[in-house]
Amino acid sequence: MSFITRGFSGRSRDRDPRLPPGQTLVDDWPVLSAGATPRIDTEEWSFRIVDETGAKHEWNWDELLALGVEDLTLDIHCVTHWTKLDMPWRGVSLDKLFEDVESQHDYVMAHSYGGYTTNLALEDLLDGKAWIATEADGEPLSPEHGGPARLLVPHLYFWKSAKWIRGLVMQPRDDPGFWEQNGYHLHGDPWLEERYW
Ligand SMILES: Nc1nc2c(c(=O)[nH]1)N[C@H]1C(S)=C(S)[C@@H](COP(=O)(O)O)O[C@H]1N2
Ligand SMILES: [Mo]
Repeated sequence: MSFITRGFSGRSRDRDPRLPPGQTLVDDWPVLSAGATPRIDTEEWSFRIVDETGAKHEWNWDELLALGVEDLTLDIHCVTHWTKLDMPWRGVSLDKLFEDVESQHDYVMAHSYGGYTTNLALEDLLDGKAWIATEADGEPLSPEHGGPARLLVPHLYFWKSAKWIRGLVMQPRDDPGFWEQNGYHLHGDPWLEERYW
């Protein structure tokens, strides 16, 4: 009997296939911030990409939104084991922001207002995989969740989605950011459980 039912019984049958290994579903949206919450008005907010020549490609709030926003429904996965499914988001694709950026470098360091950093490979940011998010759950992003704008890279653990995003600096190597220097994985794929290293 156990031979027949094995694999069809117990927890595995109820487990949502969108839940990566080691993750648990939550309905609320926890706040996880390493320091104080910066308050940045959209009037003074800007986002920049800095290439290896030091040239800055910069957008203010209106210029960002003028690139075109997308509405998305996606899942977010925190390394502290919670996953939130089917979240509505709105944001500008990084493909739009990188359209006029010429660089030989394959990595970026994301920098936030307040000093947080996280490292990313360019290939994890392009081809419809990442956004500068301005809204979630149908509302402008609250300061606690990174408003007015945060990086959104849903296919990696959520620490890569830098809140209060300030800009991206092109990098020749995959140097570690804030949590990565403190033991978090350089890449952070939740399906491979790339949590720590
Ligand atoms: N600037 C900044 N971005 C950050 C963090 C942070 O401390 N500062 N925490 C990261 C971590 S560890 C997680 S899990 C998510 C949490 O986002 P939330 O508070 O909106 O849930 O933001 C990420 N981005
Ligand atoms: Mo996190």
